[in-house]
Order: sequence, then structure tokens, then C-alpha cells
Amino acid sequence: SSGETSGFFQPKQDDYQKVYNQIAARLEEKDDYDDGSYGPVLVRLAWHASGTYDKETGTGGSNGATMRFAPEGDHGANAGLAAARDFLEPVKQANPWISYSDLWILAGVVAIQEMLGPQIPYRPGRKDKDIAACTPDGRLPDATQGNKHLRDIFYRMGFNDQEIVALSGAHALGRCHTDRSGFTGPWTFSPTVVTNEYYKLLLNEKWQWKNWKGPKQLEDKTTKTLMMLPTDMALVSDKSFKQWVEKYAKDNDLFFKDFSAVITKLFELGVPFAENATPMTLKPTTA
Ligand code: DDH
Repeated sequence: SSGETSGFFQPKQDDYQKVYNQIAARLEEKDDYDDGSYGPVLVRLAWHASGTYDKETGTGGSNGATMRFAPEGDHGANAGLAAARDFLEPVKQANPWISYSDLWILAGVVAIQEMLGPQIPYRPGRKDKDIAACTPDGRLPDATQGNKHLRDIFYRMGFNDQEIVALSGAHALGRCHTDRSGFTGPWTFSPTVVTNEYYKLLLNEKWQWKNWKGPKQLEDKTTKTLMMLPTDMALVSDKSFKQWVEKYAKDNDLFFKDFSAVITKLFELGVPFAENATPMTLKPTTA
């Protein structure tokens, strides 16, 4: 495919597929983490790299990977994401031509596809920025809050109510950690597979406040092993959000289609792509 010519390397789709495959192989190999996969925390890294975007000022977003630096890496919302960044470091060392910004987003794409989610089109072209581009604390959502906060945060990035609900389906994946956010537990029984289970559980389970010393969270009445955050419950206490929860709970294909579109939009916020940057379809290793 491509080679190193006259000192600069122009990566092609093949080269990104190779990095994809390396990340996928590492996911497979390091299966003793959490519920058996680094996949969820990689998705969270890509989301927190992107979700700092402010459409008014054009600041933040995935173009920059400024979470590498202490002010942003130390924001409370980013607690625990060093695990994801460290997981990717050997891949960066093996492929020094890829920017951290492109690598983190590629890893999000790999994680979603390898956890049997929808195909996510990938466009490279992000450049790493220096410490001066770190965003101020407070741009990512605060799980203790409600509908108004959700809209303030996600409208600032340029999303609407349907998109807020579609993005939130990512909570089918992973879990909360007391030493990171203070919350505890997974949202679903299959936290390493992309499904519409999050919406089904939101609607069909009875949720009660968990009786514990930690931050206010909900537990399912039936097994008391699953959790919801106050911000998750906001999606069923608000008519405009709830209609989408109902649609996605009924129709996994619709969720996959809308999730793919909205996560692509999230991952590309604030990225000035070249005119000829066409999205790539990278092949899952599970196919
Ligand atoms: Fe989230 N999330 N998230 N989340 N998130 C947490 C974990 C994970 C909120 C709070 C938390 C999105 C939206 C919201 C993932 C993906 C996405 C944790 C637990 C908290 C708290 C962290 C820890 O203790 O380790 C809030 C609030 C919102 C909101 O207001 C909407 C979105 C949009 C996504 C996305 O990817 C598109 C994933 C994956 C995890 C699991 C991480 C892990 O380590 O496991």
C-alpha cells in the first residue's frame, strides 16, 4: 500500500486498518480488565475527548487530544481514563505517524464495532494541540443533575433531543467505579456488547433509590445489581426524550442506525477535515 517517501508518510486506508487490527488484537488479549474488556473505557475516552466541544467558540472537541495534559486529564469527569490512554500507548509507539487525537477516536470506533455494534464510518485528519488548548472544567455532563443540565450541555455541542437519547444508549456498555466517579455498577447484564438493552431496562424495570453512603443513584428492584444515574432517569421523566427511549427500546435496527450517525457526529465535532477526506469503512475482526 503506502510507504515512507522523502521523509513524509501519507497513510492510506490500509494503514488505518492495520492500526484498527492492532487495537482489536489488544482488546482480545487483555481480557482480564473489568467485565472482560477495555472496550467500554475506550468508548468513554473517545466521548470525553469529543464532548468538550463548544459550537459558539469552536473550542474543544476531538481535534487536539488535550486530555494528555494535567489540567484536563485531572478534571473529575476524566477520572479513570488514564487506563484507556495507557492501553493505547503501545499502539501509538508502534505507529508514531498517527496523532493521539486520531488514535483515540479510531479506538472508539474499534471498540464499538468489536463489541458487535454498528459500523462507524471513520475519517482521520485530527492534529494534536498543546496544553494551551485544554478546555475549562465543567464541559462534560454531571450525573447528579437533570433535564435542563442535559440540554445545556448537549445543545452547546450542537445536538438535539433525539441525538441526546441516541448517544445515551452507550450506557449499555461498561460500569461505574467508586474510585472514579463515585457511582457503582453496570447499566446492563451485557456490558461488553452494544445493544438497545439500556432503553429496555429504563422503561421496563422498576427503579428505586439505592440505600448507601455513595452519591444518589438508582438500582433495579428485581436484582439490585444494575444501576441508573439521575441523568439516565431524566430520559424517561421528560416527554420529548421519552418518545425516543420508546422507539429505541422497540427497534434495535433504528437504534444502531441513529447511534452510528450520532456518534460519528460526536467524534467529528470541531475537526477541520480536508475537502477530500472521505469516510472509511474499517472491517471488524469479528465479521
Ligand atoms: Fe457515560 N458515564 N455519561 N456516556 N459512559 C460513565 C461511564 C460511561 C455520564 C456519566 C457517566 C455518555 C453520557 C453520559 C460511557 C459512554 C457515554 C460513568 C461512570 C459516569 C458517571 C464512570 C466511572 O465511574 O468509571 C453522564 C452524566 C452522561 C450524560 O449526561 C448524558 C455518552 C453520551 C457516552 C458515549 O459514549 C456516547 C461509557 C462507555 C461508560 C463506561 C466506562 C467504563 O469504564 O466502563
